[in-house]
Amino acid sequence: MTASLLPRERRELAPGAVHLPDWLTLDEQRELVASCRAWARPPAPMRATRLPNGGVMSVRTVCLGWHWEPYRYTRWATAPAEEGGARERVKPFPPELVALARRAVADAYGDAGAAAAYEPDCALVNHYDATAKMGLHLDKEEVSPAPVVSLSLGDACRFRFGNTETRGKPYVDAELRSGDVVVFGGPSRFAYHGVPRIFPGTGDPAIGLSEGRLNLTIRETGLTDEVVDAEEAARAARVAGRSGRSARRTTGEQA
Ligand SMILES: O=C(O)CCC(=O)C(=O)O
Repeated sequence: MTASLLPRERRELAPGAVHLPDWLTLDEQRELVASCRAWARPPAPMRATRLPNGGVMSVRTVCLGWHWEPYRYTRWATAPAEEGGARERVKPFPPELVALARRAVADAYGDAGAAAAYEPDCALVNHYDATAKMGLHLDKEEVSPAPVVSLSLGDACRFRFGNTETRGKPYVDAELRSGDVVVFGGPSRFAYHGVPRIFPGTGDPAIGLSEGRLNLTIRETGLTDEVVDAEEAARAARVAGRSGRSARRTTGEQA
């Protein structure tokens, strides 16, 4: 197919959202796939995230640095009840991803200062099988407005990048292939985005991934353990207060 041999152009999907095709070398892709395989192992392994409405995401995710669960960050993943329900400490955020993400910010924006100031501390590593999707959503649990760096490996996908107001139009679609990076920051940092479709069988097995797509979204959360621990303590107190009130209601006791 001649079209795939032509160099693909850098594209601004929206102000501050830049797609750089073929950004990773084959060796870098191979190394990242091997790292993802190691990160996917227990403890706090790659799992499908359960949503508060009882649904389960079709994408499987392992987190680094901070563990994301709907809709907050913690340092702990909780195994599902059928796996014992244990709390498992999230794996550390690897320094090699700091360097890679800074390089992506520098290349996307041509701004060495912004790249040097970027302090990513979290990555979500997502695995998509042939039918997995991710609906349009915002990455909004981070308190830092610094950009998100998103790397693609394996099968190509349709990536939808929208606006900051609604899940609907206007949005643009881009095909992300193995080795591509998207950086979204500035006015697009809190824009809706998602993956409506995977194109199975389009990846290159030479990177060590025979099927599916891996995506790493690297973020600067701006969170500290003190703030998150205080929020967790407040949440626990609210839950304890609620269960105390409902116990009193059940026994007819006065508050
Ligand atoms: O897989 C992708 O390209 C996007 C992933 C994503 O939006 C996320 O992890 O929040």
